[in-house]
Amino acid sequence: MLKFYYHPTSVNARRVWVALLEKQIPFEPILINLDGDQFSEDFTAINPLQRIPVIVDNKLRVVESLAILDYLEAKYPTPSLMPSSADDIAVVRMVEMIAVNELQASMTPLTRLLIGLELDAQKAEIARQRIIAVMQFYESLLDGHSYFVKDSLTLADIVAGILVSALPQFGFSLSAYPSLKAWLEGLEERESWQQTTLSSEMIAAALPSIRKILERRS
Ligand SMILES: N[C@@H](CCC(=O)N[C@@H](CS)C(=O)NCC(=O)O)C(=O)O
Repeated sequence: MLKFYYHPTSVNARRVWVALLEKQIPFEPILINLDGDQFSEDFTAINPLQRIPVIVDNKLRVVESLAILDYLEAKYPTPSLMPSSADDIAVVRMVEMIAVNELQASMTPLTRLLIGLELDAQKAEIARQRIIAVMQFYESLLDGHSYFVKDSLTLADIVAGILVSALPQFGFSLSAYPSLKAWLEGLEERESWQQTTLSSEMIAAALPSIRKILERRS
């Protein structure tokens, strides 16, 4: 059975987790506590980069969440989370890459402020402006639709939705973005979303290890 190395607080792992559930792929979840399990000899042998998520499927090991999503789509095509027309593929990949390269990249420094670490005021302001630019762009792409592409769930919704759902915790309100707000509410109704949503107690319990990771990276 496919092995899924994850932790419920990891947004990178959650996108894979939601895809596994949406595709109803049987999997064995293997919890990697991010307060040190990632550096163990056993896990380093599986991922020398010491990060989650990782999947191992029929002896194939895949690291990097977006690569894993592409593998799952190719290997388990039904139900499909990737459209087939050139235009739609472009939208899905664009939304995914903006989520990771712009949104997540700007949320990471702001996480420092949430957990009481220092962040240069100018860097914080640049990050906030980038996040607002992404929210505006997503709002225009959604334009009142339930999903980014043709009213059916794709990897774009999963990758962007997991990050956008965390924005209120960073002080961003969705009230000025009616399409984004309605889209997120629709995602939150899905079983895969509800099964992978963190309770505030779990977030609080994870704060010390998140703090250690951010301190190490700065
Ligand atoms: N680009 C990678 C990022 C993976 C990543 O940074 N994972 C974090 C958890 S969200 C991790 O394992 N951190 C452990 C550490 O930095 O020690 C992906 O998308 O899979």
